[in-house]
Amino acid sequence: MHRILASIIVLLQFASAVEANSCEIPVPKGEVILVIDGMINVCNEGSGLRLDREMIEALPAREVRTENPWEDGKVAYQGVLMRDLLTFAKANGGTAVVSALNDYRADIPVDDINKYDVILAVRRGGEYLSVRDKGPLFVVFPFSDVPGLASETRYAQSVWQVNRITLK
Ligand SMILES: Nc1nc2c(c(=O)[nH]1)N[C@H]1C(S)=C(S)[C@@H](COP(=O)(O)O)O[C@H]1N2
Ligand SMILES: [Mo]
Repeated sequence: MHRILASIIVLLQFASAVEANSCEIPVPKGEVILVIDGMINVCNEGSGLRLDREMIEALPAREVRTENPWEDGKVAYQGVLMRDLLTFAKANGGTAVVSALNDYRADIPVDDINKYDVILAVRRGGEYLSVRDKGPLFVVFPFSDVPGLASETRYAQSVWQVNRITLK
């Protein structure tokens, strides 16, 4: 009986060691502002990838200067390419479900994320986006760079106050 118990304990320890080893991304030091989960192949805490602002901004910086229905004239947004985030998360799946603090969510086809230079903006005009100003994270399509990109579908995919991306 004791031997069976001992084997079970060894097995459980092995299983948790394997689980810990598969999480190669460091845990965030700052406040978690984004969770990427679903069909991804990296983790740092639990099954999802939890990211603070510093970890997001460690990816290559990218700026989109664009008009949109919510601002007058062109505005410069700074952040990271959505496809770089998905690559970082070793994402699979065809759809990114982007959710917001207010429980709004929109599906963005991964093909579109690869096709267009759509960013997850962290800053607007160099300043961090506050929750009041569509922050902490805002999906920004390059409307002014790509003729015909502006449409009701894209506006609905322009999720602000983003806090989760789930790959399906
Ligand atoms: N966080 C969040 N993002 C959002 C929404 C929302 O309600 N919450 N509405 C979406 C939709 S359906 C559209 S058309 C655009 C424009 O929303 P507005 O009509 O409130 O300006 O923002 C999109 N992004
Ligand atoms: Mo909409």
